[in-house]
Amino acid sequence: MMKKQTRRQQQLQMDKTNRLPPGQALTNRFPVLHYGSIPSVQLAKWEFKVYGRVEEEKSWDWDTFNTLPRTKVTLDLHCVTRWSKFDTLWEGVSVRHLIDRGFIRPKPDAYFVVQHCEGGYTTNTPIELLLQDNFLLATHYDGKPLSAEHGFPLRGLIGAFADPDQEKSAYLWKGGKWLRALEFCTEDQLGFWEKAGYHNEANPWKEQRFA
Ligand SMILES: Nc1nc2c(c(=O)[nH]1)N[C@H]1C(S)=C(S)[C@@H](COP(=O)(O)O)O[C@H]1N2
Ligand SMILES: [Mo]
Repeated sequence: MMKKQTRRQQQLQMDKTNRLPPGQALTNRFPVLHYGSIPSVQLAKWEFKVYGRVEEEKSWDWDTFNTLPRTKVTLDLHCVTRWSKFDTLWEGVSVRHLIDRGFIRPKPDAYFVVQHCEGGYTTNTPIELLLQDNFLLATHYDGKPLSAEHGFPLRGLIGAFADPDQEKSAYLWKGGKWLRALEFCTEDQLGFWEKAGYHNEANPWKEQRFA
């Protein structure tokens, strides 16, 4: 039987295979981080809106949201507070799939997207980041519905693939927990942490923590 690796050994392994961004440490826990309190969301009243620079605004209730095409993805998470968690399994809806299948039709001048959350948290990204396979509108983590503290019932989630060259990545704050809307915009609008001095691009491989 193989001896279980210590956290330190696991971290060295991730470093050797170029999966540990600079200044990060491996954790096997799943820390909870957010500003403010955890909202208790009632699914019967929940709705998800898509608005701004789109051909047609959308408002989906929970049942409708669950009829959208679904996908699974395994990602490494990198938090600006210096923890990284590897090989996490997520399930939910890909924004690119929604656009490819006409559920969302961005106007040609939709260059940016703001994620709007319960309680007013926002975060912004270029539209390209949301179209990548490492961004998900996630409903499930590790085969189970999201817990309240990790964003039930829906969160934006950005992670990194095991191959760091595969897609551009971002620190975890670029995914809004308790997500309620996507706003497509022509101009970039800084979100909650971005206004507070966090880096607008937030690429963990470039250690873009603060502006
Ligand atoms: N709605 C909301 N989403 C949020 C935040 C928040 O304060 N409110 N914090 C962000 C930050 S700073 C981080 S690091 C991640 C943490 O996600 P986790 O608690 O699932 O680890 O959520 C992000 N999404
Ligand atoms: Mo964070």
